[in-house]
Amino acid sequence: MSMHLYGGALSPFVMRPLLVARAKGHELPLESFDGGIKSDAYRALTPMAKMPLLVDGDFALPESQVIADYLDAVLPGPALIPADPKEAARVRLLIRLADINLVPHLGGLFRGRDNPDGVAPAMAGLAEGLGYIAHFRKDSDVFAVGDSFTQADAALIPLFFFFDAFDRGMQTGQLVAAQPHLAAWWAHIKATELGARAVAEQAAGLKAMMGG
Ligand SMILES: N[C@@H](CCC(=O)N[C@@H](CS)C(=O)NCC(=O)O)C(=O)O
Repeated sequence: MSMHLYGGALSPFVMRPLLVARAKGHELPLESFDGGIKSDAYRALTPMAKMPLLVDGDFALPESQVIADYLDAVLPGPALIPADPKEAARVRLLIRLADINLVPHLGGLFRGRDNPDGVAPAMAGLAEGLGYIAHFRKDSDVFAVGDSFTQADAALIPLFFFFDAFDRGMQTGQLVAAQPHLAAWWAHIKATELGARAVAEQAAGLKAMMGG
């Protein structure tokens, strides 16, 4: 396969398309870019100089969700957006709500040690965002949407990892527990093979980042 996915496993944006590839039955090894993501060569492919970056032959594609959609379209395997238009819309909505309402606040947790005053607003923002996501799930949803793995699971799993990872220091587990149906999804999905593997890889990435 001439496809290369650049990035580190801790990044929820990297793990998202990786999960999409795996859910479709493909192993896409994560690669580090020679010279790093701030090198001129990397910037020539993506001037934003962020991970992930997919390179498929001479086609370079940044942005996790765009890569996820591309992989879903080009790789054989189960479609990870439902055929039903309303269910498809719910998948896309959960992803969008997570990107708009969870992602920016996770930064506040990351910066918590340097900026403790930012933790409470981040927690409040995350609680609100989780409430939005919970609102659009149905009682019958076993996966994020419906009864099989979709792109919404691929987007949410690596974000929810951080609620567990930061729990000891910041009690972020209570944010998830406050939404029982989402908490049930999280317990279920992280016990699946795909979920457990992603969590383990992110945990290893976090440990490495913290210097072991
Ligand atoms: N919107 C982008 C976000 C990508 C992003 O922020 N990646 C982070 C890793 S979590 C990154 O590359 N950070 C390195 C930097 O900004 O220097 C996506 O969804 O792919």
